[in-house]
Order: sequence, then C-alpha cells, then structure tokens
Amino acid sequence: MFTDKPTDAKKSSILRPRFFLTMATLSLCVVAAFSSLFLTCVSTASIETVGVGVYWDSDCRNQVSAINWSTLYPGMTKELTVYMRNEGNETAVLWLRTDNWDPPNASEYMTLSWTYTGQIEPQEILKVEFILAVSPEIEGITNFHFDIIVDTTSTVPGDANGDGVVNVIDLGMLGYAWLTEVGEPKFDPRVDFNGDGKINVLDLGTIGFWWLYKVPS
Ligand SMILES: [Ca+2]
Ligand SMILES: [Ca+2]
Repeated sequence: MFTDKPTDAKKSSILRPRFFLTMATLSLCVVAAFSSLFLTCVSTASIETVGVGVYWDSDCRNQVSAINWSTLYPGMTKELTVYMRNEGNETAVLWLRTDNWDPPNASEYMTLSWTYTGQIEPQEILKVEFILAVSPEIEGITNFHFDIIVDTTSTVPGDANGDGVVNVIDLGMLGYAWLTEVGEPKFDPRVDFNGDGKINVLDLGTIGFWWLYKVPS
C-alpha cells in the first residue's frame, strides 16, 4: 500500500495551491427496467478537464466526452478504462471525489473508485480504471446523476483535522464515524475524503496511503 508513496520533495512540489488541475464531470442515467433486479444504464457522461486530459486511448487522441456505463445490475461492479495525461507543468497527485448526487440517496447504492495510485509527472500518461460498484440492495432509483471531480491535492488527503499531518488523530475521527452515511448523527464530512457520503474502507485507504505525511513547512 505504501510502496508508491511520493517522496516528500515531490509531494512538496505538487501541493502548491496554484497548481489546481482537473475537473471531470460525469452525468449518469440509469433506467430501471421491469423490476429492481435489472437496471439498464442508457446515460452519457460529460467530462470537463483543466490540466489533466481524460482519453479513451493510450495515445491520448480521443478525449472522453461521453460515457455509457452500459447495463448495470444490482450487486455488479462495472469497470471502465480511461487514460489520464498530466497536461500541466508540474508533478501532480490526482484526487478523486464525487459530488452532487441526484437523487442524494443514489450514493447509498453506488460507489465509485479508481485504480490510480501515486503521482503523475508532466505529460505522463496513466491507465486508470474507474470502478462503479452497485449495491445488491439498490431500489427505487430510476435516474441518477453525479459529478466526478479529479483534481490535484492542495491539502493533504487524510488530514481530517487540518493540522497538517495524517496520524492517529485523523484515524480516530474516521473510527468515530466509521460506516456512517450522510444524515446520520456520527457522520463527519471531514473524514469522507472521497466525498461519496459514506465513511468506509475507501476513506480508510486514503489515510493509509498518506499515513504520517506532513505538510512541508
Ligand atoms: Ca491531522
Ligand atoms: Ca467516503
């Protein structure tokens, strides 16, 4: 888990606030068909990017402008391959969040993650899988949309209390909110590092990746 950690020197260079890179927006539409046991996704997705390009091909010629998740079933995991190129001038760490779930409870049934780790050098191209996991319990959702935001880190991911270091304090905050969701009393957005409205192993992974990292002074 820790083998791809950027060096402190490199992290220092990538955490400059002015180097704010990328925003990607995907809109997804799912149409339920026949019963809650079968969902057909007929949506397209639009992506906006700044600094980082998202492409279908490793040559980075075909920019991703629309996504179709094809058919989704409850309990399935859908993977989609894209290529990301750092089109800025500095080494970056990319950071994935989701936002604006519509309806809001769609985030209770779906989780988006990716296979990206480590850092990306200027002009470097990385193959990345977006992974959309659909809960077996999904029901009552006929259409949904959400935004995917990919940008570089301007603060340290995993630093829930904002003191500039990722340590046991942040882990404790995560533990207190463990397995809660938006609206529940113990839910704490400060430890929802990927912004999906759930506190789970994805957020724990963020703390693990950045464990004991300190903001350069
Ligand atoms: Ca902290
Ligand atoms: Ca989360």
